[in-house]
Amino acid sequence: MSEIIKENTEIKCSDLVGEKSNTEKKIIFSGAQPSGKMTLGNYLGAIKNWTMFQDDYECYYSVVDLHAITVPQDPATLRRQTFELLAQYIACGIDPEKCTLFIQSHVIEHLELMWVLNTMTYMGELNRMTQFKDKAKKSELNLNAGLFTYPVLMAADILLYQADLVPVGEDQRQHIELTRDLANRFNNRFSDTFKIPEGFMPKEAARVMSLQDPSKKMSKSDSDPNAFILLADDSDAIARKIKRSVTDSVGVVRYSDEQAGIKNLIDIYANLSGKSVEEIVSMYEGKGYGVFKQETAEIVVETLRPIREKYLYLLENKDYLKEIYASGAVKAQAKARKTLRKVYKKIGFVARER
Ligand code: AQP
Repeated sequence: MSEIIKENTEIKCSDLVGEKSNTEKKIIFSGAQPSGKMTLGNYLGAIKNWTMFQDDYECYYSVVDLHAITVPQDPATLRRQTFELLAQYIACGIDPEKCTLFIQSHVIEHLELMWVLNTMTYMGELNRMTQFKDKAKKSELNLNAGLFTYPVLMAADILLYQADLVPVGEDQRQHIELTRDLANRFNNRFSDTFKIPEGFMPKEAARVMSLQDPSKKMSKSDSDPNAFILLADDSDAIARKIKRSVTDSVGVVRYSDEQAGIKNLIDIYANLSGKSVEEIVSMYEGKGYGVFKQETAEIVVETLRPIREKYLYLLENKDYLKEIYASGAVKAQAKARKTLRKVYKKIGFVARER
């Protein structure tokens, strides 16, 4: 399956677009959950890549609040985090003039298509999803059906927009594969309806790991705040978290699975500096972890500083954010309804009288 995933960050948008000038623009869909503040993992694995498509693609980027409630959320916090995430998208460089930015629950078609796809998804397929297994472990007392069918909602998100490409982190690979399977299943059972999307994953930092336990990914909902770096963290917090990050007793900066903490920091450094892993390893030959950590922190701080400043400014401008998501929902809904009308017709639903 791996050949379907375009994993090369070197790839140029113009290569992907192909004959754009003579045909319609290709389509991108992606989203993130307002389940916390955005982490460096979300940024490097996903959002940073979203910006590179916005000139050449028709981009739909959503704050996926329907996904967020698959684990319990405090209502006031969820509302606040939805605004914060939207502000962070824009602060990260996503241009609302070029992209359609919207809140998932404002486009009801996501749930309608999800239901149809639910009826075509096998329990065995969902049982195999590692994200479900991981999250189920964390919330054994509240194993709800939404957590189980989360990947079907994600498939609906993508297929509604007839997306060609879905820029996501490595952790979403399995969900993209399921989306392709469902699209093919529907197309084969009825007739060609959905475009078959491809995942787009960056080579470095496709999976940024926890700073406290480098065997698991960095997650915004981690109960230990030292495990993640937030885009909203100030310089001191970033430096402190990187300084405290878990490493090993080897004491040599090397890119090796046996030194997972250092490997993770090298990946972050490489992604943000544009330097290769080999260059970084040779730069720190004979130097200890202290200096490596300090310089990694400096790069992270300098990258995140302008994002944080813009984010704080946008948060003060709620009316502006409201305008963005209101017009985004209108555009997204027009596109989504078109696909859903086709789907309803093909499965045999009687068309609505208007
Ligand atoms: N650690 C990560 N490394 C690389 N990419 C990551 N992504 C998330 N974590 C990493 C990518 O970020 C995008 C948005 O993710 P999401 O908010 O939809 O949900 P998630 O993958 O479940 O992210 P979190 O931070 O782990 O959220 P919680 O803690 O709520 O579950 C996706 O493209 C994802 O691949």
